[in-house]
Amino acid sequence: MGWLAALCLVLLQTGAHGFDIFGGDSLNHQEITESAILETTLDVCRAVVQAAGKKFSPPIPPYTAESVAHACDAAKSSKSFSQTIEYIKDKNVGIDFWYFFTARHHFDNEEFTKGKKLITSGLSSVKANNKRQNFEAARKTLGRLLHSLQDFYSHSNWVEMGETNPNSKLIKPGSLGKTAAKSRATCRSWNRDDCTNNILEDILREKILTTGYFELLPGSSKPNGKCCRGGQLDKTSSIDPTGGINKDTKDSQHGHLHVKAANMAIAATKQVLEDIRLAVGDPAFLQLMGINKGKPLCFVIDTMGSMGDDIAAVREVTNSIINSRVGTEDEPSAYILVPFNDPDFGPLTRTTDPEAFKRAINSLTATGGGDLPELSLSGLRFALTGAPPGSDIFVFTDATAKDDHLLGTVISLVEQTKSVVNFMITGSLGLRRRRAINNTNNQQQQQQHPKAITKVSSKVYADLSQTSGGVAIQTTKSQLLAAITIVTESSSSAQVLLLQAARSPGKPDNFTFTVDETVKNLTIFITGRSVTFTLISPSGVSQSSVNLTGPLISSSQSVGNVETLKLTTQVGQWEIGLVSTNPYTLKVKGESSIDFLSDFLEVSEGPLGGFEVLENRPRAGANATLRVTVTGGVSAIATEVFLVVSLTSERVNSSVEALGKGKFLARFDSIPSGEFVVLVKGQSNESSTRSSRAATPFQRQSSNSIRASAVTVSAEDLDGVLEPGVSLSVPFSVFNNGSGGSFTIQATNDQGLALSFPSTLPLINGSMANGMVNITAPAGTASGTDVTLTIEVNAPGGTDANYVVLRLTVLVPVTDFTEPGCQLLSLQSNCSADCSASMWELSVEVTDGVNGTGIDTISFRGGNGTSNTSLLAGNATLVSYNASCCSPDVEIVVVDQVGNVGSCSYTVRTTTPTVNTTTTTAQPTTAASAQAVQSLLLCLSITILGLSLTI
Ligand SMILES: *[C@@H]1O[C@H](CO)[C@@H](O)[C@H](O)[C@H]1NC(C)=O
Ligand SMILES: *[C@@H]1O[C@H](CO)[C@@H](O)[C@H](O)[C@H]1NC(C)=O
Ligand SMILES: *[C@@H]1O[C@H](CO)[C@@H](O)[C@H](O)[C@H]1NC(C)=O
Ligand SMILES: *[C@@H]1O[C@H](CO)[C@@H](O)[C@H](O)[C@H]1NC(C)=O
Ligand SMILES: *[C@@H]1O[C@H](CO)[C@@H](O)[C@H](O)[C@H]1NC(C)=O
Ligand SMILES: [Ca+2]
Repeated sequence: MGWLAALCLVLLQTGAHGFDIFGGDSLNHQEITESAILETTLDVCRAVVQAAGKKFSPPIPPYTAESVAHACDAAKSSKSFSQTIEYIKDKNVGIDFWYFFTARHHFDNEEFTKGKKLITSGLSSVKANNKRQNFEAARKTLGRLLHSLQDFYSHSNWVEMGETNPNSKLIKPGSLGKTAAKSRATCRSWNRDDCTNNILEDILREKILTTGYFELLPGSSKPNGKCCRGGQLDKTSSIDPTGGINKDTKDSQHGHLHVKAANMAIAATKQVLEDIRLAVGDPAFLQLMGINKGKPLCFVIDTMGSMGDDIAAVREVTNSIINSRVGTEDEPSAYILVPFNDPDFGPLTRTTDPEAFKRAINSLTATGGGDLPELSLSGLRFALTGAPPGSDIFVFTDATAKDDHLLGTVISLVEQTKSVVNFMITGSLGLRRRRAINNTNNQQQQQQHPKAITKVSSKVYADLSQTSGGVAIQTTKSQLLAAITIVTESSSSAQVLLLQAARSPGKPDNFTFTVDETVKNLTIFITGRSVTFTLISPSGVSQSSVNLTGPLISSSQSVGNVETLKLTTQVGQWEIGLVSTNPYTLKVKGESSIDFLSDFLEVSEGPLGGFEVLENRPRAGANATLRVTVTGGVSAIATEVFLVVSLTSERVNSSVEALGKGKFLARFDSIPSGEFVVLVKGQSNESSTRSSRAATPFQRQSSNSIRASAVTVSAEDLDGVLEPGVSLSVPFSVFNNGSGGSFTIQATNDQGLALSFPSTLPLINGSMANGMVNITAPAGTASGTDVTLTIEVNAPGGTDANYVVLRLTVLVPVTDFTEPGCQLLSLQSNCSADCSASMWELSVEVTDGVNGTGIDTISFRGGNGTSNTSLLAGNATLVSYNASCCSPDVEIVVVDQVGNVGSCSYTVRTTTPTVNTTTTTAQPTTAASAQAVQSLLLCLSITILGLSLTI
C-alpha cells in the first residue's frame, strides 16, 4: 500500500490497467524510486567522469535512463540501466502484491520497530550482496526496502510534525524519535469543515511519531483514539476516530501534504542510495545500477584431456577481446569462468579485472583420460546463476552431457535470466576422439566411439541454444578460433535482433524484415547444413548463395555449420528465402540504440490491484498482458506487438495501449502453444541523416524463447535470507489447469546445499496443491553467498512443466549497526594568503568500536591531497592526510565490514579573517585553534545526526 494504493482505486473505479498513469499528478512508488535513482546515479556519474579528467555535461531535466547513461559516458548501457530501474521498481511495488496485509511493510499500525528493521536488515543484505557482485539479489532487496521507507512518509505524521528533512534514523542506528504509546490517543474524528486537522495538537507539539491503522475487513482491532490510514479500502476509517492521515495521493485525506511527503520520500530514497554508494564505492554503485561497459564475458569450459586445443583457442580469443576492448565502451563489465569435467565442475571465477581473468584461463589445464560424458549442464547452470541476467554465455565442449537430468533446470534458468547460451562443439555427431595421450601428432583424428556426442546431447545443445537465442556451432578444432571470433564479435552491448526463426525439420521458406535508419552492421547468421538462400534488398536487387560476391553482401564467412553474411545496410523491407531439408536457424542482427524489454504481468484480480512481473511461464490458453518498454529511442513508439512461434513464424496479435514514457501494454487473448518470441514493430523519428525526420518503421525481436504452461507454480516470496546452520522452509503451490495425475517435483540448487521436498504431488484438473522445500546452508557458509533454488514441476508424462527460481542469500545475522568513528589526533595548517604556497596536514584515528566488525575501506572525498593509512593496536587505523591549502576540505569515508558508513569532515577554511599563518596543533581534549575544534565538532555531529549533514 502506500503510493500504489492509488493504483487500486484507479483499477476499481475504471477497471483499467492503469499502471503508471494516474489521473491527476500524484506521484507513485515507481516515480519516487525512479527520480531518486536517476538523480543519485547522475551525482555518481559526475564524480566518475570528472575523476577521469573529462568534462561532465549534465543532461537537461527531466532525466531519463538514456540521458543519464549518456552523461555517464555509457550510452550503450541505456538498456541495462532502464532494465535495472524497472526491476527495482517492480520489486518495490511487488510488496503490495505479496505483503499487502503486513503492517510493518507499510509503516501502518505504529509498527515502527519492525518497519525499521525491514529497512536496516535489507540494507545490510544489499551491501553484502553487492560486495560479492550478486547484483540481482541486491537490486531485489533494495526495491523491497524502498517500499517501506517511502510508505513511512505517507503513513506516519512525520510531515505533519513539520519536519523538512527525511528521518535518517530509518537507515541508521538509534531511535526514530518519540513514538506514541499504545494507550496514547493520537487522532480525533475528522469533521466536514476541516478534515485535514485530525491529528491531536499535543502529539504534533511534542513531536510524537504515530501512524495510521489499516484493516481491510470490518471488526477493527484499532486501539482507542488512534489515527486511521484512510482511503477506500481501509475499514478502520469508519471507526471513531474516523478519517485518515495518509498522503498516498492528492485525493487522500491528507492529500494536501502529498507533494511534500512524496518529495521527502524521494529525498529519503536518495539517502539510502547515497549510503550504499559510500559503502560500496562509485564503480560498484554504477554496476549495481546496470551502468556497465560492455556485456560480461562468460566462458564455461570442458577441461577433459581432449580439450587442450580448445582451451588454447579460448585463451587466444580472450586475449584478443581483452586487448581490443579494454578501455572502450565494449570493455566487458565482468569476466566469468566455470570449468567442468567429470566428476567436478567449478569453481566459478567472477572478476572485473581482465588480468585476473587471463590468469584464471591460463591456469586451466586439460587433464583426465576417461572417455565418459561430462557435467556440462552442471557447469552451465553454475554460469547461469553466477552471471548477471542477460549475459552471453559460451560453452566449449566435445562431449555428451552426462547430467541431462538437469535440462529442465537449465531451461528454467535460461528463461528466467534471459541469458543467451552459445555452444562451441568440437566433437562431431556420433564421433569422439580417443583421449590417447600418445596420439598427439594427429589432433584431428576422429574415431568411431560409443561415448561420442550422442544424438540426444547434440539435440540438447541445439535446443538450449535455440531457446536462449544463441547458436550451437559444430566445428573442427582448427576452425574453432574463427567460430568463437564470429560469435563474440556479435555480442556487443548495442546488438539488437531484428528477426529470428527456426525450421526443424527444414523446409523452404521466405522471411521479411524491416531495417531502420538506426541499424548499423547488419549481419545475417544461418546455421544448418546445405542451406541455400536468396536475398532481396528493399530496392529489389537480389543475390543468392550461388555467388557471394555481389551488391548486397559486403563480406561472408562460413565456419562449421554457421554462415555469416555482412550486408550493405539499406533501409526498408528486406526478404530472404531459405531452402533446405535439414534443420536450420536464421538470425538477423544489427547494432542500434533502439531495443525493447518485455515482461508478462500477473495482475491481481482481487480488489487490491497490484501486479507482479511473471518470472516463469505464462498460463497456456489464457489471457495475457505483456508490458513492453521501448528503450533507447526518445521518440520511438511501439505500434504492434506479436507473439511469434519460432518454428512456424505464426503470429498472435495484440491490442497495444501506450502508457507513456516508452511503456506499452500489449493484451493477448491467447498465447501460442509452442515456443515463441516477442516481435515489436513501431515507428521511430531517430535519424542518421539530418534531412529525413519523418517517422520510419522499425522492428525488433526478443532473443529468448518463451513457452506457456498449463501448470502454475508460485513460491512465497520470502525475504530471501538463509542463515547458516538454520533450515529455511520455502512453501510453494502448484495449480494444474491441464490433465491430472501425479506431478513430479524436482528441487535443485547451485551451491549443493541440502534440500528436502516432496517427490510428487497428486493434482487433478483444476486443483491446487501445496508443498514445502527445506534448504539448509551449513554453519560456516560465507555471508553473502548467493544460492539459486529452482523448483520444477513436471506434468505426468513430461508433456508440460513450469518452475520457480528463487534467489537466496546466505547472511550471518548482522549485529553491528554502528558506523566507524574518527578521532582527530592533530590538524596542522600553515595556510597563507597564497594558498598554493602552503600545506595543511591531518592525523586521525579511525576505529569501529570494541564490538564492531572492523574497518573495511577508507576513502577520501572532496580533497585533493595525499593520504597514508597504517594499522595501530586494537584494530584502530591511523589516517594521515596532507594537502595544499588550495584544497582546504576533506571528507574521510570509513566503511566497516558490514557496510555501515562513517563520515568525518575536516576543513582549514578560514571562517574568521583573523586566522592566519600560525601553525596550530589540535588535540581533542586540549584547547585548540578555532578551525580544529570546529572540525572535531563537525565530525561528532555527523556521527550523531547521520549522513544528511555530510552531503
Ligand atoms: C599408446 O602407447 C602405448 C604404450 O606406449 C601403446 O601400448 C599403445 O598401443 C599406444 N596407443 C596408440 C593408439 O597408439
Ligand atoms: C519464396 O519466394 C519465391 C520468390 O519470391 C517463391 O518462388 C517461392 O515459392 C517462395 N517460397 C515459399 C515457401 O513461399
Ligand atoms: C561496425 O561498423 C563500423 C563501421 O562500419 C566498424 O567500425 C565496426 O568495427 C563494426 N563493428 C563490428 C562489430 O563489426
Ligand atoms: C558474381 O557476381 C558479381 C557481381 O554481380 C560478378 O561480377 C561476378 O562475375 C560473379 N561471379 C561469378 C563466379 O559468377
Ligand atoms: C480475458 O479477460 C477478460 C477480461 O479482461 C475476461 O472477461 C475473460 O474471461 C478472459 N478470458 C480468458 C480466456 O481468461
Ligand atoms: Ca561497525
